[in-house]
Formats: sequence, C-alpha cells, structure tokens
Amino acid sequence: MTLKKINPTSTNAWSLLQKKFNQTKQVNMCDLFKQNPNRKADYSLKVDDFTLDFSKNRFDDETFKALIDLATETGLQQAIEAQFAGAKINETENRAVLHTALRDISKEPILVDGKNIKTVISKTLKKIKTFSDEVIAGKLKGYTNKAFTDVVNIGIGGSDLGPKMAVEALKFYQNHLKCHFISNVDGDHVYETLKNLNPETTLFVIVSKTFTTQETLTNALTAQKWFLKQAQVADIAHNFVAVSTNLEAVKAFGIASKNIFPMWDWVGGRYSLWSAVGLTISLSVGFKQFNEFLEGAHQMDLHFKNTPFNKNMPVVLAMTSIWYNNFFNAETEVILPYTQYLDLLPMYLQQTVMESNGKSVDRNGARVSYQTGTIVWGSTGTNAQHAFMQLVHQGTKLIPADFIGFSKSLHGDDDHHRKLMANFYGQTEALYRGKTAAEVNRELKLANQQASIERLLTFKTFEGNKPSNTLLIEKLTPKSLGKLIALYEHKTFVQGIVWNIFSFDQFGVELGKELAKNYLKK
Ligand code: G6Q
Repeated sequence: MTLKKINPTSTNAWSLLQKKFNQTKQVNMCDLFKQNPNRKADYSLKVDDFTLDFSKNRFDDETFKALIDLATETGLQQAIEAQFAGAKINETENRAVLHTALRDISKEPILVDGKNIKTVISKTLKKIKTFSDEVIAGKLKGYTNKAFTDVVNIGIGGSDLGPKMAVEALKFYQNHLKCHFISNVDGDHVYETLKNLNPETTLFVIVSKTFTTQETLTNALTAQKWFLKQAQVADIAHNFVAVSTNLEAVKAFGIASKNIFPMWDWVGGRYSLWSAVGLTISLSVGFKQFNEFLEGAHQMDLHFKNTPFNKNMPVVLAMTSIWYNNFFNAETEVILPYTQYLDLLPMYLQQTVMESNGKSVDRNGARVSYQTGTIVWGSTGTNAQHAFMQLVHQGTKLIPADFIGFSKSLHGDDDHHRKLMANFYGQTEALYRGKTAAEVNRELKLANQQASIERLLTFKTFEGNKPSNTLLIEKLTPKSLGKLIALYEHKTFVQGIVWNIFSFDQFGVELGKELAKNYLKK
C-alpha cells in the first residue's frame, strides 16, 4: 500500500476550483448568508463535544463540493487506510507513520515488519503508569531519599514542544510536581532553570529519539555536571531517566537500563507526545489523565477514519485552508485559542504544520508548481486583539483565522467567561461583516462628529469578508486537548496528501546543522 502520486493541479476538481475562483473570488459572505438562511447550520459539524462552524468562508455549495472532490481525486481515502494500517508512507525514510497506534485502545493488532506493535505500546504505557504513580506518590525518590518536587524535561523540537504545550494546557489538572523545560543550547536557558532547583529533589527526563541531538546532549551534560557537584556518579540512576530509541547511547550517558523508556522509528518526533516522550505530561497530571488525553485523540482518529469527507472535521479544515492557500494565494493563517491555557498551541502547531508540509518537491521527486505548506502563527485571544488583529481586520493581506473557544471555563468565573466569549464571537463577526461607509457615517453622526466624517470615513471602514472557522469545545480537559491536537495532525496529513508531498520527513533541518558543525571546528 503506497501513496498515490497525483499532481493536484491535474485533477478535474482543481480545474473546477480554478473556474469557481475566477467567478466568485469577489463573493461576499454576507450575501451567501442572505441567500441561504440555513448557512450556519449547513456549514457546521459536530463531533462529540466539538462544534465546528465553517460557514464564514468564501465558498458556495459547488466550491465546497469541489474541494471535497479534490481530496477524493488525490487519493485521500487510500492514504488514510495506508497510514492507519502501518504502510511505510514515510517513503523517503522508509518508515511507517503510526502515532495513531499509540492511542489506539482497540485490541486490533497493528503490524510493522510483521510484528504487532501493540505489545510494546501497552508495555511502555504500563511502565509510564508505574513510574508516574510512584513519583507522584513520593514512593520513588531522589538519591538522598527525598520525594521529587521538580521535573526537568530536556529535549528539543518534537521532544520538547509537545510535552511543554500539553503540560501548560493542562495546568489546571496539575499535581504538586513543578515541571520545567530546557531546550535551547543557549547556556542561559539551562542555568536559568537550574538556579532555583535542588538536585536532591529534581528528576531529569532526557528526551531524545536519536540521543545524538547536539542541544539535548549538551544540556543533559550540563545538568549532569550540576547534579554531580553534590551527588555521586552512582546517584544518576536515581535522578535521571531517558526516553530514546538509542539504548546504547543512553546507557553510555550513565542512565540505568530500568530508567529508559523506549521510542520507535514509526513515530515522528513532532508526533511523539503520545509516546513516552509525553512522560512529563503523565508526571504532571497523572497517568489516568494522560490516558484520557490519548483516548481523546483516538476518538478523533476514529472520526477521521470513518466519516465521509464532507462531514469530516480534519478534512473540512484542511480543504478550506487549501482553498485560500492555493487559489487566493493567502500567505499565512492565524490560530487564536480563546483560553490562556493554550498559549503554546500556535507555536506547537507551527512545528506540526510547517515541518511536515514545508516541502517543495512532490512525491514523484519533481519540483511542485503550486504552493504547499501554510505558514501558521497566532496567540491567545483576547491578547491578540490588542496586538496584531489590526492587520487581520484592516491590513492588505488575506489571513484566514481559526478561533478556538470553550463553552465552560475551568475556574468557573461567569463574568470573565462571558466577556471572553463575547470577544470570541465579536471578532469572528467583525471579520466577516466588516463595517460599511454608511455605517461609519451613521455612527459618527450619532456621536455628533459630523465634522470628522469626511476626514475619518475611509479609516474607520472595515472591508469585512475575512474568512474564519469557529471551533467551539465544551471544556478544556485532557480528553478534549487530545482530540484537538489530533484534529490538527490530521488536517496537516490531508494537506500533505493533496499537495502530493511527503509530510513525515524533515531533511530541511539538516543543512544548517551540518554547517554549524563546521563552524565549531574553526
Ligand atoms: C520532529 C523533528 C525534530 C526532532 C528534534 C529532536 O519531527 O524530527 O524536531 O524532534 O530534532 O530530535 P531527537 O528527539 O532525536 O533529539
């Protein structure tokens, strides 16, 4: 089972979309709503506690159908089946892509090279559970027999961004352990983090799939030196654990075999928070909630696998984004979570999306003739409204936006939450409706500012017609977080398939690394 290698621009759907774009690029969303009073309901999807309203987009039924047809014509169904079944769809690295297996709670075996990987997955989950339970309960202690108070995750890229984002997102559910993350090879990062820690009560989790990453090994050695100022070499076995595929290198570092959590080639770094790379998440909120996080992702996997494309949330998000990226030439898209807990989500998704789909060579090895990977960025609402949203509302660029909000807040203050959500809806409405010159005129007259009308009219007018998706989730829980991350993972997957690129390698990060080595030799 391999991926089809179809140039998307050669499909019938692409030609139709090009035609539709030329005919309807000026279409106004307000008119679309007038033409179809049921548009909001028609362009909404519900998956358990997730409701996606994608009605505020510049497409009519025919365009939407053509977008879905594009996914079909480029072989998405076969690609989904191949991915979930463990086919080696990461062809350039000859690897399967099975982060989905890490959260697959079914009894169905999944084979890689003839072996059922479910066995190693459940064994590792048990190890994560026992370890987290014992550390949290204070049964497993540091080298002077004191319970751990702090956990330091040392890793970079996929071995840092996921756990860091999830620990922050689930802070509400966190126990007494304080979690810290060291990633940058900038020594100030590690020294700043260590300066307030006590080696006796600090647990180090060194996360590196390859255990060859310069930044992580440098930081781990510095942490070890700091530790050995007070402790003995034999004490490393108590306070250091590692997550890696490279068992030999971990042992050489002095970490006890029992303290090594395995990783596998069939999980890409940026998709690895579901594996033992997520150990710090489990330490932070406990295994039960880590497991709920996996379950949430699995629910989204089932939805993605089993739902027709026109009702499939990841597919709809992916194809909507392709519409703007490839036809309107939108340069970026903005992600706006309306909860402070998801502060790190945009940064996390930058790696998922941009490392996966930042490719210019197609699956046939030829240069693509169309735009691929979207540039994603963003920040939490309402902070973003007081910063960059000016450009989204009134700038010259078309920037599709994803608004992510929650029906319930976690601390339950109604006053705050009503204000937050009023802004959430207010922004999406402002983007699509805009404000006409007539409205500005009327407003200035009412404010007794007739004299300023001529001078201010154009500045105060909003073009509107700016697209956005509104994702409303019941509540931020480990489960809904898992579902949300999986939603964006699958969106990224769909786009890679349609663009006919390989989403699971990352050769683009190598050259700079090699050249940096030359500088070190100088
Ligand atoms: C992710 C990338 C990359 C990787 C880091 C860390 O998909 O492969 O971000 O996670 O380079 O690699 P190690 O885990 O091997 O240290």
